[in-house]
Amino acid sequence: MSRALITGVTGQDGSYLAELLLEKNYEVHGVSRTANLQEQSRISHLLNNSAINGRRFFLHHADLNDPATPNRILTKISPDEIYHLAGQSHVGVSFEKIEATCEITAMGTMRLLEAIRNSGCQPRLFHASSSEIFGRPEIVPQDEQTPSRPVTPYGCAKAFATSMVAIYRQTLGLFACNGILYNHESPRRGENFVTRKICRAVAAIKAGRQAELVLGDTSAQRDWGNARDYVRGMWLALRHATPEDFIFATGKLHRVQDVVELAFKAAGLDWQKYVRQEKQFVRPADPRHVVGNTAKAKNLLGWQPEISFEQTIAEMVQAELKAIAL
Ligand code: NDP
Ligand code: GDR
Repeated sequence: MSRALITGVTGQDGSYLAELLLEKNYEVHGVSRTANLQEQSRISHLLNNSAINGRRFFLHHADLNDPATPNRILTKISPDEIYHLAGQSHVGVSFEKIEATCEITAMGTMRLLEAIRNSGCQPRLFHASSSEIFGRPEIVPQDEQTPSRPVTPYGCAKAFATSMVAIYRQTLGLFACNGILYNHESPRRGENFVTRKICRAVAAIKAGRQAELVLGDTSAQRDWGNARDYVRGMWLALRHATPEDFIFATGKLHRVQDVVELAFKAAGLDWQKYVRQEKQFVRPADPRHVVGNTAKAKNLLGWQPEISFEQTIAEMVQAELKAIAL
């Protein structure tokens, strides 16, 4: 039985990845800062399953900003595979919390790499990099060779971490991969990301609990996929014989406005009656033309996205309608 360590296990991706690895018969260890049950809601079904929790699934409380944490967890768990997903993942928040974002996302990754290097064990490492590293790219669509040109503090912190992963791989011999992940969504998406915000508002408006939805720039475009497809990509990246970077994306751009129209339509509502824009939600800078070329992941890993943008938004709206009816 392989032993995996997931940092950020309470997040959207961490929770789906834990499920996938348990299905594949791994022993899964997750790291979380919080002991708050509310903040562990995405993995509560695993924690409440006595056949799994404490037998094949183990939750460890640790803050990756504490410099002693990486060494301690590596010594304690001695994992075969590490999926490093922990981070301050909201791009808008990164403009307000620049130092905190860099501390966990950039320095936290560097500390983990250094701990692996000094540990004496040789786990395979997957790092959750981001399309935000490309910012305003010269090449469309982007591939693994496209240079970083971040325009946000979050993107800059991820670009640092991504370069460090490549340096530890190329010059220090670690089996370390960057998955350059484009936006991916699900009913477990954080509530302050735009797709979830829209789908939650649609359900609340339908139930008569909310009057309007206030958004920032609805012309902004993203390459949106589904989280379950992307965690499968993470697992496949560590199955490959050599450590490589991979783009995980859909290759298609949609506007925030497209999410609005699909989500309101799915609930039988006319979006024009409820949606308005306000400057407070417009970012100081936002990437443009960020869309991924997944030829390498397709050729080397046999990976391609299976769940469409339309299916994902429909699933998210249905989940919100169900949750509000409970
Ligand atoms: P979430 O925000 O849902 O999860 C991030 C996790 O990081 C949380 O569970 C949080 O756990 C944990 N975390 C934050 N700070 C610390 C810390 N100091 N110590 C330990 N854990 C910490 O993000 P996603 O699941 O959506 O994304 C996973 C990763 O992939 C992130 O790094 C994100 O930046 C990256 N990414 C995501 C994309 C997406 O579209 N979803 C696209 C590209 C990259 P807790 O608060 O419980 O401690
Ligand atoms: P993003 O996702 O910044 O791409 O980062 P988010 O859903 O926050 O924004 C997508 C786009 O929608 C615009 N937008 C709004 N965004 C939010 N959150 N709230 C609003 O009200 C709103 N109105 C318009 C944004 O300006 C943006 O253009 C996500 C995260 O998961 C990162 O961790 C990850 O690295 C990148 O995707 C790839």
